[in-house]
Amino acid sequence: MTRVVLVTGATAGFGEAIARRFHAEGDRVILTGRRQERLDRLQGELGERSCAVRLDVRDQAAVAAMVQDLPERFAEIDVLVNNAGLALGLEPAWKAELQDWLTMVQTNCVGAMTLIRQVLPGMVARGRGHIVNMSSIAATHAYPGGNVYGATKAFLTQLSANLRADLVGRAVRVTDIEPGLAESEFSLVRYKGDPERAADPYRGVQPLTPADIAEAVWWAVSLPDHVNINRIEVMPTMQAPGPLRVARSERP
Ligand code: NDP
Ligand code: 8X3
Repeated sequence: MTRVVLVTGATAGFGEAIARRFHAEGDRVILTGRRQERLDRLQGELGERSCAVRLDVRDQAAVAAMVQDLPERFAEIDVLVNNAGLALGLEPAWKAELQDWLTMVQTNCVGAMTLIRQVLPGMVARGRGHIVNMSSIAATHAYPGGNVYGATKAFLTQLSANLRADLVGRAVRVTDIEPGLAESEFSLVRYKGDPERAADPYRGVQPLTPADIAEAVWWAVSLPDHVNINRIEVMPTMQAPGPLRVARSERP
């Protein structure tokens, strides 16, 4: 059975790979993001089974209008991939920009919430659907500078679990994906366009790729309807949780 799959943040990285993965399997994909030229290019490449809508997930009215105005062939959304998101900065909390924190909360939390609130009623009414939330290992593994970014991802992880509690017994599934280090434009965004600093996290490491994450999403969604994958935590083999840090004094 082919599905309608709405992917937020389909203009780069994971979202683009996820859209391509589902499209390659014959599904219809709704591509969203803020960069129009990227949307046009991807939609031009994928063709008929795709539709592109320029969307900033922070704009609640625009999210509602998009869901309302989808062309008929795309109107019944089977899979919502809440992927759009970002980290801004890696400063300790006392030096971080408040505006960066607000942007992360508005995008990663409010954006995903808004999409869910608009799309979920249709899924419940139709008795089918799957929500995939793109969290992060930062939801559970604290690291210096992760402060509000990690907190936004913990919000998504807990929201996913609580949605499952509301949806128990209904044929609407919810999956939380928690990737580790993966190469995309993520780092360039976090370091505000500084290519040197953006390359740093990937130096000497084989990171995950957007295709790896797309495969995990595809797998969770393609399982039979009675199977709900609650959470997937995925890291490259070159990454693992570290020991707890201890700050020692100079005492002999
Ligand atoms: P990219 O920067 O490559 O892609 C981010 C996508 O989000 C882009 O398509 C961007 O599109 C979109 N986006 C950002 N802000 C908005 C907004 N306000 N409205 C709509 N779309 C928006 O990063 P990744 O692909 O790596 O990240 C995807 C998700 O995965 C994020 O939620 C990130 O937190 C998470 N993640 C990433 C990891 C990594 O190591 N890369 C690891 C764990 C989780 P546009 O700019 O066109 O709007
Ligand atoms: C992105 C992965 O480790 O930079 O969510 O927070 S990490």
